[in-house]
Amino acid sequence: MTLWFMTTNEGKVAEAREHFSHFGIPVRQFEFEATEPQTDDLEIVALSKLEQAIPHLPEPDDMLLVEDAGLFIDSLNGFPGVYSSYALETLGVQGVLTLMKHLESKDPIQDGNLRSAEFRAVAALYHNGETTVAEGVCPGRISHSSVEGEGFGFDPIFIPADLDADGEALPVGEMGDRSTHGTPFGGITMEEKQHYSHRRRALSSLLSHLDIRG
Ligand code: ITT
Repeated sequence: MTLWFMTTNEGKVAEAREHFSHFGIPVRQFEFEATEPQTDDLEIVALSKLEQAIPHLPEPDDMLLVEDAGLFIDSLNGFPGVYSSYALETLGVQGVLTLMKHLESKDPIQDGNLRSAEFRAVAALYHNGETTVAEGVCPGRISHSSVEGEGFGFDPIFIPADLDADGEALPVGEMGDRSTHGTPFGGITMEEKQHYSHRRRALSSLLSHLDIRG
């Protein structure tokens, strides 16, 4: 059984492939040009793209996955949110840092609160006529400068919140059992990112709904 992941983003495919490999599910990229509806709701976007692609599945009993994510920055009223791809193409990560330049404090907790943000992902999976939807969130903050290295998209400027012993995210400023110590996603490995990732959380939740352990 193949899981087709409909996305243009190879970074997303690599992360999904790594996650599903633990459950013996092979992931293949599904290239399909879907029209995105104009809405500020990630779930509506994901479900619309899924519906458009279902008739084009290679085998009727294959699984089809769509996963839509966005970066929501609190001080920018949730911008770029559903416009994340567009913001990345036009402003880039440096443009986002420039927009937030004035949001700075010498107090680390206050600084973290001023620059708080979260990644959200909605994953929708179609299999045998049924669609399952799940969500994943990764709270954190925007760094003051970008790092080069791993990852894609906004990874160079997003620092995830620390996690407690159960893997739950802690409020900004609280030390956790797991921490990147202020390093953005772009400065850690993909395997380490998975512990925090909105995408991994959405996919785990999807698998648990489907009765396959995530
Ligand atoms: P598809 O819609 O074709 O899947 P996309 O790159 O547009 O590809 P999304 O809509 O899910 O994917 O993502 C919106 C933007 O947010 C896009 O620019 C991504 O690079 C970025 N993004 C999503 N998840 C990310 C992550 O885990 N780390 C960094 N940036 C991410």
